[in-house]
Parts: sequence; C-alpha cells; structure tokens
Amino acid sequence: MRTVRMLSVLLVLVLAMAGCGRHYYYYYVPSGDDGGEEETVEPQDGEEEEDAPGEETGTDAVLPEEVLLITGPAEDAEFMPGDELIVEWASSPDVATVAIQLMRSGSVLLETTEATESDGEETWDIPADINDGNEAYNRYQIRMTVLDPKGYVGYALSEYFTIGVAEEDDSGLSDVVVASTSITITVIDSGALIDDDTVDILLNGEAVISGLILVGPPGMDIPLELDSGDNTVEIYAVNEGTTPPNTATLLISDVTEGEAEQEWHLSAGETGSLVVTAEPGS
Ligand SMILES: [Ca+2]
Repeated sequence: MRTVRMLSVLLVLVLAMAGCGRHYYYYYVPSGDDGGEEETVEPQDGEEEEDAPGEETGTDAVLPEEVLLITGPAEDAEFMPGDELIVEWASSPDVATVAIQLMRSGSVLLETTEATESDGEETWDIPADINDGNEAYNRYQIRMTVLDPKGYVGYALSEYFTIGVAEEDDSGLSDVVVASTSITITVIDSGALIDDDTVDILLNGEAVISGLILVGPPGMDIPLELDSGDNTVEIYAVNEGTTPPNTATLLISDVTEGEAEQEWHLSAGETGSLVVTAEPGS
C-alpha cells in the first residue's frame, strides 16, 4: 500500500510539474507575438507603401520636410468650385523649380503647364466643374515634384483638404463684376405676358424690397448700395403669377464682367441668386 501511495504522490508531482511547464509555455506565447509586431514599425515598409499610390513620374521618393514642405492649403481646409486655391510651400535653396499637381484619389486633376519658380506661393482658380461626376469623393491633395534637382529627387504631398459641391443654380442668374458700390438693378416682367409675378429682393441677406409685383417695360429701378467686394443678391419667387414660372428680365448697371442683362426662371418658393462683386475704379 505504501508503494502504491508513494507512486500516487509521485504521479501527482509529475502532473503538477507538467502543469507548471505548460503554464510557463503559454506565458511565453504572447511574448513571441510581441516580437512579431516589430514588422509594423519598420520605417522602410511604411515609406514604400506611401509611394505606391502616387503618380509615376520617375521621381518616386517622398522628400524630407527640410527639403520641401507644403504648408498650404491647411489640413481639412474647405474650398468650393470657383474659389482661389493658394498653394504655399517652403523649400531648401537647392530646390529651384517644382511642378504642382492637384490630386484626387491618386489621379491628377490639374497641373502646372510650366515649371514654377520656387517663390513659395502659387494661386490657382478651382474650375467650376471640378467635381464633374465625382461629387462623392472630395478629398484632395497638392503634390509637388522637384524638376531640376540639385541632389534631391522626389516629391512632397500636402495635407488632405476638401473641395465641396456647388449647389446647382438653374435660375438663369449669373455672377457679375461692377465698377461701383452704388448700382441700379431694373426688374421687368416679360413684355409678352405680364401676369403679376411677385418677388422679394434681398441684398446680403437683408430685404431690399418685399412683395414686389413685377411690371412691364421699362420695369422698375431699384438702387443698391453694395459692399466693396462680393455681395449676394437674391430673388425669392413669392408666386408664379397666373402663368408659371416666375420669370423676368434683370438689368444691372455698371457691369464690367458678366451679363448686364439676365433673365430668371423660378418656381414659387424658389430663390435665385447671383454674386455682385463691386470693384470701384475697375
Ligand atoms: Ca409668371
């Protein structure tokens, strides 16, 4: 019996030791995984992955910030089609000439046709139709490539920024530039059918005239005192008269750019708008 008991004790000890061993073993498994994570912090892998989606121009290395750094547009800056886009950068004196591209989703949308001297700033007008069929994706980047490298070959990318989607204005109204801050607009109901179309006219969000029943030629003159720079003129259609839609001719004085004679077509409850930019002395 004693032998059997001793064997039992021995067996328990062996099992316990095996258990300890197994526990020890499992403890080291996560330790081994930690070692595997080193892969994700290898800097060279990360850089190569950033290069891959870029446009192939033959200069496929990301330049260090001290060589070329795009400082504008700022991260998450918001633009609209037609806005000015100011590209700003800082570069090493050895970087004389760069090419600039506007990128969306890895594709080039706009680029400088000539090399740009490295003066640190370039202004672009964002085309009105930039979103053409791609409204869903509005994250953009500027990419600059060193063209005449003196020891540096590569490119830099800006932070991401957005270009929003312009609301479609099919009112018939369009933006103008005028040479004075004191202008006159004239509204004239269609000579063929004067049917009591009624509108409110607003300047920079404030009513200039409300419930105006449009009259036939020569129409009604409305003086407007503009701010210097951009002003928004809105026409709100109160009704459509007896014959849809609400339509009339708009004459604008002192126009230097754009259409001095326009015609709007609005449904009842709809607002048409135009930007009137006052540039006195222009
Ligand atoms: Ca009408």
